[in-house]
Amino acid sequence: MKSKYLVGTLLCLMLLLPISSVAAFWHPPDEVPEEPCSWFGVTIEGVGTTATEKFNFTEPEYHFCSDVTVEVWIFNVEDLYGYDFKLSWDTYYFALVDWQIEEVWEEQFVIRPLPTYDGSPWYHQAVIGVAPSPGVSGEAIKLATLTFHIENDVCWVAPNYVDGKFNLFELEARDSCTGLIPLCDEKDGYWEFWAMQPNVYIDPEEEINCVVGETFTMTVMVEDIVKMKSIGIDIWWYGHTILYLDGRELLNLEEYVINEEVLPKAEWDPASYIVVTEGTLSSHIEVYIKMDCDFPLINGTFWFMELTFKKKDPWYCGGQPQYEIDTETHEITVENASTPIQIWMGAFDVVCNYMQPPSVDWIYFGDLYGDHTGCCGYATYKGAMYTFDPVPGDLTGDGVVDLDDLMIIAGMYCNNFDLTGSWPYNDPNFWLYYYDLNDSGHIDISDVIIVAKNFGATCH
Ligand SMILES: [Ca+2]
Ligand SMILES: [Ca+2]
Ligand SMILES: [Ca+2]
Repeated sequence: MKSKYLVGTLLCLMLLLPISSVAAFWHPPDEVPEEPCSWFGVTIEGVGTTATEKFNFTEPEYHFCSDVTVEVWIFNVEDLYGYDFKLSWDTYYFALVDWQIEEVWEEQFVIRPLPTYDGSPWYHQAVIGVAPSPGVSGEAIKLATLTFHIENDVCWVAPNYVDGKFNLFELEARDSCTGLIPLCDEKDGYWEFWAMQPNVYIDPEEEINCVVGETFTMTVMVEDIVKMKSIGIDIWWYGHTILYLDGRELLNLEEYVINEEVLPKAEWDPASYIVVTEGTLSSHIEVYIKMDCDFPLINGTFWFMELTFKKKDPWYCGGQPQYEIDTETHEITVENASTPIQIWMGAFDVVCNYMQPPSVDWIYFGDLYGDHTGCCGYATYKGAMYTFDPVPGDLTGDGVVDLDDLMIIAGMYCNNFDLTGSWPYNDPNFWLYYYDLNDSGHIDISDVIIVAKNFGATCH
């Protein structure tokens, strides 16, 4: 019973398949919807559409200035000897740049378009056969191939798509006896134009190192932005508890560079070019860049800002992180310290003329705004992470365990310190606490062994 039922279901599904493929795009000349008489139709990029199955222009494949091919066809026609059609479109998004009148008859005469076609907001084509060419019959006859440039992109703000159609109107077809060929349908070319969601990220995602004092550079990237007029971003780094306890930090911002090729200073109001505020601990950079004029707006993918950080010692005064010794495996591990380099908040403004009324709109991103998955007007983003991962036994922070480190710990051999009481400790040796690597309360041969056992070790 069960298997019979299954076979029946499969048969039903197989029967449904051709039906659903008719509902989807159709591809002349091989695939043409059946109609009881003659009809005109439009294809976009080679496919026919319906009001429910629209052609999707999607960024970045279709973008400012890319080409779109639109064809006009007549279907299921007998003894065609002349035709006339007009086609209109959304001139905000598409500009007609070229057209080709197809040869339907060996001898034909073009009435429209005139050679002095002036780029009016619709295209008008009227062509007749000329003797000795006979009337033409066929299932699918191409009449014109039109090339459009995409004139405008769609911004990623709600709504994040626009739609429209290449609209056929004032259609006429005549046979060789001048009789009107009845038309039972016209299929316009329906389209939707989808915006791409911009993305902001810091590259590389991760920096791990074990040397204090060196610098490294991270790049703030902007990906897939359309019609950008300004950008603001606020980046923070923190995250190690020691930072909060003692005002110590892992990173200091040494330098920032703005991409002036993409954001040319000369075309910006110098006064509003860059505003940078740095916290006293250098744990924060805020940059806001704004164009005073409306154009040029910025499209595409580019690096926005380079940040050069200096790695600092997160442990006070050359102090040492916590060590752990596994008594079974005899492995010595050392605490590391890390901080996110966090995109706290940011926004682009983009100029979206299709908005009613035309307006500048904000696209937000950053941790401050929480989860906006799938929401419009919100860019995806990703920050980075920095980890200081010291080499066990490296007391100088230079990434190598060598004689210097051994001399330091050996020099403290047999020193004791008193951590009782409260800050400031009376014992002038209290700072030795940081070199009590195994937390035993005094510096003895065990601590020296920790360094000696790692002698020669370097950054992984
Ligand atoms: Ca129409
Ligand atoms: Ca060292
Ligand atoms: Ca010790």
